[in-house]
Amino acid sequence: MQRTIVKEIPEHKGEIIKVCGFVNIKRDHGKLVFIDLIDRSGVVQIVGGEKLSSLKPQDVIEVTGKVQERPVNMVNKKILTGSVELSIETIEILSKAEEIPFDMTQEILNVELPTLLDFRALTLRHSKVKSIFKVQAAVMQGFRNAAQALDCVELFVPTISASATEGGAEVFKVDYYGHNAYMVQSPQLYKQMLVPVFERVFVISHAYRAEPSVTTRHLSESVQMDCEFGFVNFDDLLDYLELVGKETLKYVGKTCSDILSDFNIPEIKIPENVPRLTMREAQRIILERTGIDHTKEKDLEPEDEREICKWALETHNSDLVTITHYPTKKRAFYTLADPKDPEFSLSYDLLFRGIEILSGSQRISNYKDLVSAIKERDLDPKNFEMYLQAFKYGMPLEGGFSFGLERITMQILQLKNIREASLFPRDMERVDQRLSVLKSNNKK
Ligand code: AMO
Repeated sequence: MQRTIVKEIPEHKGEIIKVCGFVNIKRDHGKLVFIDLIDRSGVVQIVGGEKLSSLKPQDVIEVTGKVQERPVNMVNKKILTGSVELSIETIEILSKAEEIPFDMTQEILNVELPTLLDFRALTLRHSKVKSIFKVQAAVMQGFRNAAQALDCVELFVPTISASATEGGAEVFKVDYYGHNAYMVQSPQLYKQMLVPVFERVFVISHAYRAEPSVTTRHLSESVQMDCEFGFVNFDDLLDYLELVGKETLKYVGKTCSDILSDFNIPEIKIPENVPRLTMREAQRIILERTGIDHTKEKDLEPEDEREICKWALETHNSDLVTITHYPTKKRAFYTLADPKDPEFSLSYDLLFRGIEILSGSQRISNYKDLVSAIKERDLDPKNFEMYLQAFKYGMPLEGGFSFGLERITMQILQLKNIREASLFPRDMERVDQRLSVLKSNNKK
């Protein structure tokens, strides 16, 4: 007999079918035992006698049974198969699960973050946890659709590099056959090198940052979704980043509405025109609203980002706000200074519901200026030789941006910690296992 997937069961009323999946909840009423079986498409109630009573959560089973209609007062409107149940004929245990160390049967998985991550291969199975990554897949798809609609070609770039992409100390060094190499801090240099080749590109890539502290919004390994365009000016770039941001969020709203309502997420407010402020304008608004004077600060603090997002929601009914003109010295070496006021740069961040989800800039496209900018940061142009070739041999005005996949996912679902939005998060304290555990294992 062929396997029927759970969501199709209601089409087989009265028939004997075969299903395969995982035991979720068991309700044992003595002679009558119910289990909820989960497969990739949904959940269904199976009813039987003692054949079911030895089952435990996460056992993998194959069941044949008859699809019968549930009495009207027993219909479960919350699930797709709620009008039917499967009355068991035969059962085979395909894989027996060991005792689960915590209760996975509740609607919300009630474990602390370290446990959630220590048992990641297991906790990911919980339907609410799994849903986070369905939303993440939709973010990726929405981004991809929008980038393709802008005529960008999708490319895959290396994650081991000869130079530290973004500068600074937050770089993982790799022993590369006895030479120094680095894990890329972003796909930046490669996407820029590809502009003269394809003109418009997009890249979805892992990025590595040796973040020196533990925060709720930084990972040591994250996924960046980048675009880069040739023959563009600053205004074009702002239009493009907002377009891609809006389209990505709209796609998620459209395709994941069931999950968003399950998480009690308010509708995402996406305005036609995203409000735009320079960093200094944002700081002045914050001063007016809160009396807190950050107008001399060189960057927006996390609380500033939250406050300016509140402003955007209240005054523009928008969950998005674009901030431009960050101080040139605070941005990476490839960022173009504003010719009208070189202290500030042609750079931008996109904030969403209180935090930065994107940043980018108009780039220095002139070869000589770029070499000078590298030297000004005390970096060695020799380490950027291949990157610099792209500029030496003809480069149009260009620029681009990068979205953080986990950050967007976290903000859409209003998760408290970015680690919840990463399948296998890496940070200062963990690479799969806690580093403290790995250390004591190594000593043994
Ligand atoms: P930036 O460093 O701002 O810019 O990174 C771009 C976006 O990636 C996300 N992000 C992170 N997410 C989780 N953990 C981290 N440690 C982390 N670091 C960054 C954020 C951020 O907005 N090359 C430039 C982009 C460009 O100019 O095109 C860059 O990497 O959402």
